[in-house]
Amino acid sequence: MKRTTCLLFAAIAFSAICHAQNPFVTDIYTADPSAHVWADGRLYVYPSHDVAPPRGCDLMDKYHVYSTDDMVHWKDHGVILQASDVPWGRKEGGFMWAPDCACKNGVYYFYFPHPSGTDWNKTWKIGVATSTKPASDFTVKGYIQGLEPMIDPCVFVDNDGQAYLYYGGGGICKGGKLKNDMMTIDGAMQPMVGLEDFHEATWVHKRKGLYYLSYSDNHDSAGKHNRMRYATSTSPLGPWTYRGIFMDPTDSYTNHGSIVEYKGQWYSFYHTSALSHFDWLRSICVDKLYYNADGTIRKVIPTKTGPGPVK
Ligand code: FUB
Repeated sequence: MKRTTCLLFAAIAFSAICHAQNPFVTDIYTADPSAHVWADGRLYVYPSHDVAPPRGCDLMDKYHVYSTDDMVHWKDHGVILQASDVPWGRKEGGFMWAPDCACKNGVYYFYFPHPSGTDWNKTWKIGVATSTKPASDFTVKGYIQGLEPMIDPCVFVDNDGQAYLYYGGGGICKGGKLKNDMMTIDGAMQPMVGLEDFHEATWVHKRKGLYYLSYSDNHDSAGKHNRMRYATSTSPLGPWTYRGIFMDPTDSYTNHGSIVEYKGQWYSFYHTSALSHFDWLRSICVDKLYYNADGTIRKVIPTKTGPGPVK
C-alpha cells in the first residue's frame, strides 16, 4: 500500500473515534450538546457544529451525532442534517443552532432551530426531522406550526409517554405539551414561571419524581461569561423553584448543555472554547454531576480529563 493511502486510512480512523478527555471531540468544533440514552444501551450526543472561520454563529451547519458505551470511546456517526436539506430554510444557509432529539414508539425526532428567511432573528422555526435510527437517515418533515420565532428546543418525554417541548432565548422560556405526532403543540406554549435570570439553553430532566429545568444565565457584562443555573418542580411545566448555579463560567462566552444518567452515574454535558480560545469556536465536554441528599445539584467541576470509563 502506498504511504499516502496508509496516511489517509489512519486519518479516517482517527476522525471516527474520539477519546476520554475534555473536549472529547477534537477534529471539528461542536457546541450545545444534548445527550440521551436510547434503547440500544448507548449514550448519544446531538451537538451543533461551529464552522471556522466563525462569523458569530451565522455559519453553523452540518449536525454530527456522537455515541459511546463507556464514556471513553466516542464514535462520530457523521453528518445527519445540513441547512441545504431544509426545504423551508433560509436560502443563505447556516444558522443550524442548538438541537435536541427525542424518541417515541421507535421513531427518533430531531428538533433543530433554523430561520426560514434572510431576516434570521425574526424567522426562527423549530424544524423536525425523523428517522427510525438514532444517528442516520433523518428526513426533514417540516416545522412546528404556530410558534414564536425562538431558539434552543428541548423535548422531554415523561414516564407516561407524554412529550413536552421547551424553547427560549433572550429572557423568555416557554413550555407546552406535544401531541402524539411529536410535531403539534397541544394547547399553547406557556411561560415557565419561577426561573431567575434566564437567558437560553433550556434542558429538562427528571430524577426521583422531581423535574429539573437547567439553563444559562445573563452573566455577561464586563467580559464575564454565562453560568448554568437550575430550578425544580413537581410538574413538568412548573411553576419552578429556583435552586441556584450549578456551573460557573467557562472560558467560553456561552454555555449550553444537558444532564443525563448513564449506567448509574449522572453527567453534565457542556461546551468550552478550550481548543480554539475563541468564543464562537466551541467544543463539547462532559463531567460527572452529583446530587446532594436533598436533591440539589452540587457544582460541576470542569476537568481536562473527563469522567473516565463507566464502572
Ligand atoms: O450555538 C448557537 C447558540 O449559542 C445556541 O442556540 C445558544 O444556546 C448558544 O449556545
